[in-house]
Amino acid sequence: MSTLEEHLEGIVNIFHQHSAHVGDFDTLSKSELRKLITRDLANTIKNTQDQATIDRIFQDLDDNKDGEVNFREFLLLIASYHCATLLQ
Ligand SMILES: [Ca+2]
Ligand SMILES: [Ca+2]
Repeated sequence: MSTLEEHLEGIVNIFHQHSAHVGDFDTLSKSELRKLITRDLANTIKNTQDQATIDRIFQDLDDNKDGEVNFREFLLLIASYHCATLLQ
């Protein structure tokens, strides 16, 4: 496997570690998203204790407005927040 593929597999694994607890196995509820951000994106996204921040991020990510964040929607979070940090 290439390095990129290994990293992508790592992202998928972390997503599933958090998505499997509440409701749909393959999507993140708001509480699951909050835990993922708090544990695994603490250096990228600040103010994770602030409910308004979590609400805003969740609404931004939930592109199809079904109340859950799927993997495609989650990748937008990784790309937009992490790249914004890297490119500063
Ligand atoms: Ca879930
Ligand atoms: Ca959604």
